[in-house]
Amino acid sequence: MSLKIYLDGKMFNKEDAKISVFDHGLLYGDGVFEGIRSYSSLVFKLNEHVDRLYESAHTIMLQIPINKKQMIKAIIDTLKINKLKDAYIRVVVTRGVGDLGLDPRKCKVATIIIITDNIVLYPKELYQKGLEIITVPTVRNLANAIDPQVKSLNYLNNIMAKIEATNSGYQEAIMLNSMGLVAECTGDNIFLIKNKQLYTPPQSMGTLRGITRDAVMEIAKKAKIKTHESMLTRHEVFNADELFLTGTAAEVIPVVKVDSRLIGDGKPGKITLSLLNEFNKITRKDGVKYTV
Ligand code: PXG
Repeated sequence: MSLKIYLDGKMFNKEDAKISVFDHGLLYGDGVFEGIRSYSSLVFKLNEHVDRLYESAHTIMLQIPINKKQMIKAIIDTLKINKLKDAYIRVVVTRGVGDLGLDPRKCKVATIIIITDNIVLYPKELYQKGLEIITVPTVRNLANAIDPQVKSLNYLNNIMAKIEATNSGYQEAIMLNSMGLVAECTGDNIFLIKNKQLYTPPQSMGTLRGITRDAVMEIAKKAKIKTHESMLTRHEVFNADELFLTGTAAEVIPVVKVDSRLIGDGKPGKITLSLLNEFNKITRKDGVKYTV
């Protein structure tokens, strides 16, 4: 059976799910998106993702033609029709069809796309061995240009950084902000552990308020680990006891080397592994339930 895609209220076979070449999502990257996951028929942090989607849309003055409740139903319906228990969910809302000019007022109605697919997991050994990453020249977008809080379809800032990382043989990169302070990675947030305390940059550093980031901070607080949102330099990253990244796709992944500097003893840290373990527990326990 072909994968079914939700497009503007109807389900289409993957081959037939098509949008206009005049859609401003394509012409200008004008639109917003979310990446969500479900585990064992539980959608993790669904309300939080939908809230963030509508906040992104609000900032770019994009009217989503359905309300949050309808959006949640559409997401669940798409999972159900595809009989997916463990899935990666991509929700995309574009400005819709307009003319060749920039003016979004010409786009009468937003296009809604929901893709649910099997999740492609990172190799297990990455979690056991830990990632090696680098910092890259491309600076994270300024909040007063394109705010990193807006998950817009214009992801070239992150893609440039990703290209720089892969050109050098690395899978992920640390992006700095215009002050040279640590912001985040191309599709993940960054955390460090120093003296058994947890540190991550605040939103003001050009850091997306990741939903996995929030979940991990909550886990840490429950485990009585002191948690700080603070400015971080590369020096602090290099001299961390432990380092890890968080994101919907990567979950919690240890980092063992940055710019050729070994982090701690070069092995995934103990606290990192305990946070990862707890994260794996809550993703299979908490969430919006559906039946396939
Ligand atoms: N920072 C950025 C810039 C992101 O795009 C995160 C952090 C983590 O946020 P969440 O809410 O997921 O914990 C993201 C996540 C992918 C992929 O396939 C991930 C993201 C966007 C596009 C693709 O890895 N966003």
